[in-house]
Amino acid sequence: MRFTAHWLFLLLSLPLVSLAKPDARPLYATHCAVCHGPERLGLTAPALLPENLKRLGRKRAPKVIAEGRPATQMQGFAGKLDKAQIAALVDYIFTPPKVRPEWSADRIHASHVVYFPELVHGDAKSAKPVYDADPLNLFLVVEAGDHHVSVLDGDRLEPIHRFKSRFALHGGPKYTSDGRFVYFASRDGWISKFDMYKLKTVAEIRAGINTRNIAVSADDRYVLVGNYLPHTLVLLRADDLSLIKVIPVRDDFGNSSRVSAVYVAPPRESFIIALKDFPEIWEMFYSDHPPRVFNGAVHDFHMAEGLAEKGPFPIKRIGTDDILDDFFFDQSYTNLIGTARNDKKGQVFNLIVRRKIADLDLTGMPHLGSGITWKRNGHTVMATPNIKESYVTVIDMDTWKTIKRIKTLGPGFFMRSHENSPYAWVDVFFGPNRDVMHVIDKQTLEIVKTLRPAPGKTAAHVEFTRDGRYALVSIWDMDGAIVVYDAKTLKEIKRIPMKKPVGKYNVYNKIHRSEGTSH
Ligand code: DHE
Repeated sequence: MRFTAHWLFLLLSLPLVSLAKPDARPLYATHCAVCHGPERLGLTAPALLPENLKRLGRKRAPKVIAEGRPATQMQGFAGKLDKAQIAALVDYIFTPPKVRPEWSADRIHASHVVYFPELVHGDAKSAKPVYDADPLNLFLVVEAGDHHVSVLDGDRLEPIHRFKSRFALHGGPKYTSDGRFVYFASRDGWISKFDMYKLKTVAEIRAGINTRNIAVSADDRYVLVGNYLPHTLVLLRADDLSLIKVIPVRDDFGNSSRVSAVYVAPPRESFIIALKDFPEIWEMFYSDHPPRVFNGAVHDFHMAEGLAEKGPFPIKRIGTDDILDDFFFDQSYTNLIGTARNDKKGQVFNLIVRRKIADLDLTGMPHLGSGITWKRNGHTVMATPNIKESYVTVIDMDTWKTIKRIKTLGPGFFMRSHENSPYAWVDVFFGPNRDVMHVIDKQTLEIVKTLRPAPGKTAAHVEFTRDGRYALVSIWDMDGAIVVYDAKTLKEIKRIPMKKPVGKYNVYNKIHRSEGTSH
């Protein structure tokens, strides 16, 4: 009888034991904390917080934990952890911490490293690059496949250098006005300064836990960082990347907002800041010499009214009707074109009168940083693909009317051209035709050619050489390439193997703010 009760007890308790959910916290401490940090804020490996994991997604996470990530330090844990333990860890890292993590000024300071103090201020003006190539016709190619950056000679169309970047760079690298230095931001908040002459990383600092992008002031003195986590702007000195100040992003009611993106507006000597969570646009002035005049209007930033921050970097808060969280500017930086994500339509906001001056027929969801402008029939037009619908919208910037919707073979991410090219190139980033690239005649607004550089592999993001002679297309694959096309004949010239090259950035086109590319 006793024997039976004993076995009955064991039988009943067995399934309970095997069904009990493993405790993730000690598992995390044993296996993950050493690289990802005890608070999940990242250390030598990325932060493991829901905001930072959105792109990986919950579904793919167990596979990465079990099998690791190729070309990174992330090993597979299938031999050490069973399925239930991996599932518990996935739950844990996709759960927000009870207290929203902070990234204080002290932590930012502590992360700051200057690798080459002698390069911080740029050395002598006579300094020469350590390579024999036109430094203004170099491209930086961000290779997401193994988190590297290649430096490509735009004349010989050959790589001259390759270096390891921080994990998951995002947004365009930003050059100083002479093209000597460039700044990168990683999604994990690392900001790096790289010397384009000496080919060395000069300094780094971690400005946030989840960062959107950076902007560099037109006088090359400041770098502004926009963060999702924490809800802050971080202003750095551009020479050594040291911290100037952390600015919490709050409205009058104490609500805080994520920063959607930061931009520089050179003629206004200001940074424009897009917010994600309340309907305001912020403008931060960085010049030492107020007041300034532009487009005939005296700017009133010296007035205390409406300033979120006073002192040397005053911020003007501008209320808007809708949350506008993604911006594009006209070439004069007078008008800001924003998308209101809720309404799924665009608006033109004039920065001088500080109000909306037009609605735009921009449905879908344009990735506005990807829009470009050009002249057509005496008017300036802007064009943008969008990431939800299969067309490119072309808008007359005098009347703000849509003049054409060009049907494409799928939704697209990036559109690019060059002053010397009659064509605009747009990718089809999503769907079954993600391997094609459309070439559009800028005057007739017709697709004149559809290229399929690598059947079955995503073709994306075009950038032109300094003279506009060649167009470089990314094949977005681990076994990928940059495919170089003659921009006139549209014939392929060569392929340069690369590991998932995402974007490429020509020094000359960027520092001259070419109308055919992003700034
Ligand atoms: Fe980007 C630029 C926002 C997803 C690759 N992306 C930008 C910019 C913004 C932005 C605001 C302009 C900032 C700048 O360059 O300083 N991107 C967003 C999003 O909100 C979105 C849709 C969702 C997200 O995850 O953040 C998004 N972006 C992507 C991608 O999935 C892409 C294709 C791959 C990746 O690496 O994340 C991607 N975004 C890029 C690239 C640029 C960019 C390559 C710079 C383009 C350029 O030529 O300047």
